[in-house]
Amino acid sequence: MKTTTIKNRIVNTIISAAALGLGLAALTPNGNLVHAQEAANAAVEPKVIAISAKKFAFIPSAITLKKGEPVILRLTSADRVHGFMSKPLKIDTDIAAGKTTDVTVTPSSAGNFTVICDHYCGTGHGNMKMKVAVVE
Ligand SMILES: [Cu+2]
Repeated sequence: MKTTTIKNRIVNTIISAAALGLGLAALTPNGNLVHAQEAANAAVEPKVIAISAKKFAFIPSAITLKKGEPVILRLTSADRVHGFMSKPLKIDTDIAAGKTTDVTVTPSSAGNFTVICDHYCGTGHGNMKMKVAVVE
């Protein structure tokens, strides 16, 4: 009688532990999966920098990027079509008014670069520039 009770207790303990173990096993991979997915999203999703163009400036007039790190430049124009061009940064697009133009840039070298408006937009056009600092 006494032996049976002890055996039952042991069996109950084992069952409880197994149930708990299964519960943890089911929870942990799921939890890890969620965290891994979040980490992957954070790693893959590039940062977005909003840049607005108008006669005769880009706002902001200077940005800082990190070498090798992709960013999305989200370009808009407040008035008319402008250009947005930098040979070393491999950017060459137009910014049409009334729509958003996304350009993904991954700077391959550190340094100071200039983006110019290469779409003639008026008398101040020649000074329409944005500075891009690329840091290591
Ligand atoms: Cu211009």
